[in-house]
Amino acid sequence: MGYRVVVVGATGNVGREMLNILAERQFPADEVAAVASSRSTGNRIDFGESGKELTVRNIEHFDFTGWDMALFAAGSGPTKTYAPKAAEQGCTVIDNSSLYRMDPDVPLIVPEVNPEAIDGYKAKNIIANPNCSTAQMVVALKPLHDAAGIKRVVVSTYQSVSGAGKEGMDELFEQTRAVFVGDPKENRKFTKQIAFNVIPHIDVFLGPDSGLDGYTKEEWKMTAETQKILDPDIKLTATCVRVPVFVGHSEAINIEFERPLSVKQAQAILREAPGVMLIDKREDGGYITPIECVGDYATFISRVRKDPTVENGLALWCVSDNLRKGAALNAVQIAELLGRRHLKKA
Ligand code: 11C
Repeated sequence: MGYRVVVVGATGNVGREMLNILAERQFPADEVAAVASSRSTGNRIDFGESGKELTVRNIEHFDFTGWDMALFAAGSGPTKTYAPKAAEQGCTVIDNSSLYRMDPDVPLIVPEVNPEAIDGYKAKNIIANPNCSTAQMVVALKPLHDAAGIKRVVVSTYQSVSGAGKEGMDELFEQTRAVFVGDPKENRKFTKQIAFNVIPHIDVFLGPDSGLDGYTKEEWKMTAETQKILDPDIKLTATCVRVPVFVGHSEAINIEFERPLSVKQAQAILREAPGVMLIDKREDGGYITPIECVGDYATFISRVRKDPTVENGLALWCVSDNLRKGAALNAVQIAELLGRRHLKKA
């Protein structure tokens, strides 16, 4: 007997990828329900490659009783209303929003990094999925932390517009076209023109009372989530930047270790690390760019090199599909882990 699985927010960027990945990985589901807001109710949505379609059901009337897991990709608003309802009705929630990530009663899971933390999920029957820029980074940091103990990380991100949803992708497309046809378009989703530009601002600015005045919430998430998933003692400072790329987040990461770790040792560790693909040739094109990671599961690491400005330092380049490892894939991996460790149905 397999699982009964709900995807909430099934019509959005991440929800569609969740359905694709459930099908691709042949998740042992007896039944899959696609659920979304009333605007999409009754629409047909693809599931798998054999031409199969699901009819989108209305979240307002959906009864989660008898369903094993619900993968939420609905944003914090609808999640606040419907995730507790699903959890109370006995359906384990795997939530992609930021709502529950820092709740001490909710495990925040990247299966390659802290699978054992999932055992705490019963307190609320909710498991949280991290922010996309955190997920790919901790996959790379974990094996290096195990080897040499990470003290401090400095990361600059180059985040694609799909992190801001379909509206972000539409804005990049329309503004790019507008530049060529001489018909300027206003900024709607982003605060400045995104076409042929970069914007050093993702999510809201934190206020003076936050202790992180001048930082954005995206930057805070990278610190707080890394500490919860990997190690509360790691110091991390981030600068998060939106770039005119449709899919794939990139990160330039500088790491300071407790103990020496050579470039060769780090490369050997990363070559074997779960979820990591090392592409690191010191020649033209011997590294991965975001366009090459689209549709892939891996976190790609390139440009591993010594950071000579600190005692035990390395620098590297990290790229992954933000809709996959950064969101939908990680959620499906959590569902697989939950099945293996706890539900044991399939
Ligand atoms: C972005 N990382 O690229 C964000 C999207 O906390 O789940 C995901 C926000 C989150 O805009």
